[in-house]
Amino acid sequence: MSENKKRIFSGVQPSGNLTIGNYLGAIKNWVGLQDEYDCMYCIVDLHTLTVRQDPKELRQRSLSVLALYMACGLDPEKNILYLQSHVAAHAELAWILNCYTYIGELNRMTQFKDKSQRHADNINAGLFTYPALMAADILLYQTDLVPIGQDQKQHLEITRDVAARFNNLYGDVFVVPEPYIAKVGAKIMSLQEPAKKMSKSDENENNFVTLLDSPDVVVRKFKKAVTDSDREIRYDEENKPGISNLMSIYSSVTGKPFGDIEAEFQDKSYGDFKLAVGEAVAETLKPVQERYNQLMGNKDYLNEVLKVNGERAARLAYRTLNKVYKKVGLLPRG
Ligand code: ATP
Ligand code: LTN
Repeated sequence: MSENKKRIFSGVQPSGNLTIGNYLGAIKNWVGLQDEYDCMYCIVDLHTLTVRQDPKELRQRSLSVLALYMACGLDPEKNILYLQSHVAAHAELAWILNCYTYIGELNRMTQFKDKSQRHADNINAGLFTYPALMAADILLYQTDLVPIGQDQKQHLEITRDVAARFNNLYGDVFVVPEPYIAKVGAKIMSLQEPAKKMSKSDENENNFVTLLDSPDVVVRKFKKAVTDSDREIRYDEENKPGISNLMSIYSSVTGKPFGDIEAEFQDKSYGDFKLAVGEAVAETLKPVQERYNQLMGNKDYLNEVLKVNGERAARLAYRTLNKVYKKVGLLPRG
């Protein structure tokens, strides 16, 4: 890690198998940024506890997400790939930032509103203060840029507000981070309900495609995807959300602009198009799945990556945390 490169931080929750939404909206961009920036890519396991998890599955998924990060092309030597819970500074700074985040700000968060509806029997305090932990993740590492999907923009804004508020009180403690949101793929929608975001924790498996779905399953899910009543393959988010979503996915995996896709499928049916999208996605996932299977065959190696990278992250994190503790008036640990 050199001192003059800018810092990137981002993370995914190990709350289910990663979807092509997570990949196209976030991880694919991370891969492209790893040479130019000092990158930290975290598996944010503490965040997943805001929704009830099966402990055994969570343990398995945390390792699986690491393997997927690497299978998608993230190099653990070049980037710091680690688990949030392995660096206690995240929880420690989150507590402090909780005391600098207003209830009124948290009340506006759409993710909180969505998740409270989906989990009405468990609207816990952690779900509400989720953005303070996310702000801690980012601010601990003096992050310049945060590559995320569209749905996380609001959380990044609150992070910026809290950082600026803290800096105003105590001097320049935190870098105020900028979001990095891709032009195509930043909001992949559900295949069955294209008005809502594709989400790995959706109860209906036909709504999402995971990075580990077999080619047959991928093609089947795309064949079933909801479209609309006319027959034109044309980008129109408002009137043709299903087709537009499929076009975004196709464009993102093939690199073809929308105009070229419209021309390619001018005389073709929705069925032809859906098959082409399914096959293109399956093709993209093939090498990822091969690497994933190899990596999952060597858990000792994955655990070693977590250990080494967790230590690297902790060293950086405590530099910021010590500064924060001092600023707010906590005695140094000696
Ligand atoms: P959950 O279902 O548990 O809420 P999720 O699938 O929504 O999870 P997160 O772990 O919250 O995913 O998000 C990880 C990253 O992937 C974030 O940067 C987020 O913006 C991005 N992302 C998630 N879903 C999509 C999507 N449908 N399209 C584009 N980007 C997405
Ligand atoms: N809230 C994010 C996951 C997340 C994150 C972060 C993303 C937690 N901490 C820090 C970027 C930077 C989500 O995708 N739901």
